[in-house]
Amino acid sequence: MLIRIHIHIQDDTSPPLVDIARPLGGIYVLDREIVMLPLDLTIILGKITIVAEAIDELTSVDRVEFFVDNNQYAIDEEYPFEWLWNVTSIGRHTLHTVAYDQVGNHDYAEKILWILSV
Ligand SMILES: [Ca+2]
Repeated sequence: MLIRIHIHIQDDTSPPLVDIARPLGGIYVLDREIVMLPLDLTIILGKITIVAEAIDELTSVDRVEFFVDNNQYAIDEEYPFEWLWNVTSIGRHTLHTVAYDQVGNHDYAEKILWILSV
């Protein structure tokens, strides 16, 4: 008797996709969008909820990490991937998010934010 066992292991070599879904271009005051701006210009007064959209086709998204000016502030391991930033700063900052899939592939998205929060 011949028994054939076929094991197929899908190697996930493709990175997830991540994008910053919030904030978009606009003026946000205390986590509310007051004005949408047609340009990719984002001005934030007070706290803001950052939302990252992340998907992975083969495995799944393990986590999304949130950085401001290359300092890590938060990690979210569950959808929706978001972080409430209680920001106190004035000036131009770079927000970036990194999404990882289950095997460590990753993708990166970044956005310039103008912060007016004291
Ligand atoms: Ca993947």
